[in-house]
Amino acid sequence: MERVYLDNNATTLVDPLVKEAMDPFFTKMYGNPNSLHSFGTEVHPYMKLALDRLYDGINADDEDDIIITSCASEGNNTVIKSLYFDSVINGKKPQMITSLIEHPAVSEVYMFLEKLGVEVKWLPVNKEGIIDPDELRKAIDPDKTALVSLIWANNETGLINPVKEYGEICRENGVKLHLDGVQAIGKIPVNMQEIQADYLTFSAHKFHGPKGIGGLYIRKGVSVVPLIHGGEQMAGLRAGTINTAYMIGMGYALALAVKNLDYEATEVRRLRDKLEDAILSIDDVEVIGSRDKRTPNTILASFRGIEGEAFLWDLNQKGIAASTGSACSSESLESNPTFKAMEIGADLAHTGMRFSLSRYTTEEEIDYAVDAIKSAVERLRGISSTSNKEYI
Ligand code: C6P
Repeated sequence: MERVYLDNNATTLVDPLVKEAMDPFFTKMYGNPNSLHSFGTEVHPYMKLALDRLYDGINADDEDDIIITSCASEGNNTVIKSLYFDSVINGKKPQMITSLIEHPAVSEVYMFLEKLGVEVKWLPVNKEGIIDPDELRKAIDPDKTALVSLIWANNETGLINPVKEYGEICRENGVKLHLDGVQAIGKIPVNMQEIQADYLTFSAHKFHGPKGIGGLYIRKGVSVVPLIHGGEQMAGLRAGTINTAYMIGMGYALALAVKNLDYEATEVRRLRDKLEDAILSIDDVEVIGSRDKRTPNTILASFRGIEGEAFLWDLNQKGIAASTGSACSSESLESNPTFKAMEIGADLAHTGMRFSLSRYTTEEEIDYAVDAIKSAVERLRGISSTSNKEYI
C-alpha cells in the first residue's frame, strides 16, 4: 500500500463526480454571472441549482439567506466582525461569548477583538469535552451579550455539541447564535429549521467539494455588515465575482454528502470503530470522548510517552497521513487546544493524534494503518526507553 489518507478533517478529496460537474464552467461557460450577455446569463440556472442544493442540504427556509464565501474562515470573520461593527456603529460596548475549543478561525478573531476592547467570555468544556449549556446560560447577559459563537462538531475530537440547547438558550435571552458547522456538515444531519441559530458557517472542502469556497447561512430577519465591500454580488453582503465553478461544485458535493449520510453513520463509523478498537488495544492510549457523541469519522487519541512530531514523521514514512490537531496550526505542533481545555496531559507526556476517515476510506487501508500505528508506537517507545527518557 502506497499511502493512506486519514486526515479528512483537514480536507477531503474532491468527489470525481463533483470535479466532472465543475469542468464546463472553466472553459465553456466561463462568463461573469453579473454580465448581461449570454455568457453571463447562461450560468444562472446552474448557480440556482447549486444554491437550491445548499438550502436543501442544511434544510434552510426559503426566506433565509446563504452567502457564498471563499472559505469558512471568511464566514466566521464576517459574522463576528459584523456584530463588532454593528456595536461600533451603534456606540455600544459589546460582550461576546465563545469557547476554549474553537478553531482558530473563530478564536483568533475573538482574540483580535479583545485587543479592540471587546469583552470576550471563554466557555470551558466539561470532562467529556462538551461545552455545557449551563455554562452558556450563566455567561449570557441579555443586556450586554451581542453574539455567541460555538463549534458544532469539534475538528479535533469530533465531539458533537448540544447545539439545539444552545439555540434555545440564546433565543430565550434574545442573543444571536453563530455556529461553526464546518465539521458537522456532511457527517451528521444538519437541519436549520430545528436549530435556532442565526448564523452557520461551512466549507466545501470538508465534504468532498473544492477548496476555496464556503458558505454563510443567515436566518431570515438577521443581517450582516459586509466584511468585503465593493460590488453588488450576494445582495451587497459580500462583494467579489462569484467563483461559479466552485459554487456549482459545492452545491453538488453537499447533495452527494447528504445522500451518503447513512453510509457515514454505518460504514465509515464501522471502520472508525475498528481502527479505534485497535488503537485502544495498545498500552497507555486513551481516546477522547465517547463514540456515540462524536462524528462517525473522527478519533483523537492520546498516546502516552510519544513525541507528536516524531510520531507524525514515522507514520508519514509509512504513507499514513494523520495530524496532531488542526492542519492550520500544525506547524507549531503546540499542545492541542482540546487537551489544554480538558486539562489532559498536565501530568503526563501526551501526544494527541487525530485520525479522520471519509467515505473513501477502505477496510484494507484501515488494516494497513493499524499495523503501521502499532509498529510506530513500539519503535518510538523503544527509543524513549533506551534513551532512558521517562515518559511519566
Ligand atoms: N479545519 C483542520 O485540520 P477553512 O480553512 O476556512 O476552510 O476552514 C476553517 C475551519 C473552521 N472551523 C472548523 C471547525 C474547522 O475544522 C476548520 C478547518 C481544518 O481541523 C483545517 S485547519
